[in-house]
Amino acid sequence: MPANLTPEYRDAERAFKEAASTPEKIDALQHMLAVIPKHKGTEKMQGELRRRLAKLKQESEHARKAGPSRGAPVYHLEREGAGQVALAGAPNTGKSALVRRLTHATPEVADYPFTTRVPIPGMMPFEDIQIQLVDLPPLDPQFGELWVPQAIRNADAVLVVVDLAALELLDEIENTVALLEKAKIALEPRPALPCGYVTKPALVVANKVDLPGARETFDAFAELYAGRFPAVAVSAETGEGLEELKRAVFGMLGIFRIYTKEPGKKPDLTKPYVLRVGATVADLAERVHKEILAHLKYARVWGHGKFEGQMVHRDHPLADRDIIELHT
Ligand SMILES: Nc1nc2c(ncn2[C@@H]2O[C@H](COP(=O)(O)OP(=O)(O)OP(=O)(O)O)[C@@H](O)[C@H]2O)c(=O)[nH]1
Ligand SMILES: [Mg+2]
Repeated sequence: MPANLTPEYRDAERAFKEAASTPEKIDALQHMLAVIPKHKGTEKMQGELRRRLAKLKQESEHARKAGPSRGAPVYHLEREGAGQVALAGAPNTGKSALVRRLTHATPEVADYPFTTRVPIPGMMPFEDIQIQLVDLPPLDPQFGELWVPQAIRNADAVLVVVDLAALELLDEIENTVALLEKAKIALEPRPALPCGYVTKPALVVANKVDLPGARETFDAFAELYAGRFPAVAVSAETGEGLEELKRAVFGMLGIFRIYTKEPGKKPDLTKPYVLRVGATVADLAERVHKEILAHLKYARVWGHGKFEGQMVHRDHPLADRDIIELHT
């Protein structure tokens, strides 16, 4: 149903966009609510305006209580598992739905924007390891929470979540990239940037592929962004593409798993050591115990492309799923 917004409403909206302070924004929103035509076609918009108003009032109340010296909230996210991956993206793209589906966390999912207000971590099992996903409030040029880029900065990798059914899909992704770059976060692969930038491995997660026409949109999108960002098409609703997503997340963290064994015994395949790609036998020995590193003579390796029990030195590079016997 068309909203049939009046010029009076448009003026109020403009005043809101130009408002520089929270009290001005609250005044402008109240005016927008007062003059918005009240009919079925604007019900959703009215709901959204009320939500924004409530949020601004709450923020101004917090700021009043905290006094002038206190700034935006700072959330400390305890790192857990083999890596921390932040979900970034425009409102309503399905970040929370993905975290709900992939972990045991239960962030709220709703069909209106700005549902998520605080970071919600959850552990995603991938084969025999756990990777921490962090659901975050949306990135938005106007209403984004100021602390969100910092939370993304602290993560090991970023999932840029986009909604394949969104009319302005390309604007959404470019807005997200621009907001991150404003916070000096560059997404890989990216040519060298001036100093002060951090670079994060990134993957575009094109969500809602279950919706009509979404697959075609994804194909066109993937072609357009080839070489700029890797992308996977998924559905938090049906589970499509999630196995591929998990594997890609593992890949982007640049980590691998090593199992250890004692001479004459079977390897312990239940709990791998997680190391960074490029790690050597010496790095593993140090992880197991500093004493072992100090007395390390050689190791034996069982794994891909090696003959069983091959003897190797401390600088031998390891690979995912190698089994290692350390000899001191
Ligand atoms: N059809 C379909 N709908 C989805 C999918 N994922 C999420 N949704 C719907 O999209 C809406 C938004 O989902 P959320 O997970 O709350 O989105 P969000 O990105 O966390 O939103 P904010 O917290 O506001 O940034 C909800 O109505 C979900 O049910 C999907 O894969 N397919
Ligand atoms: Mg959310």
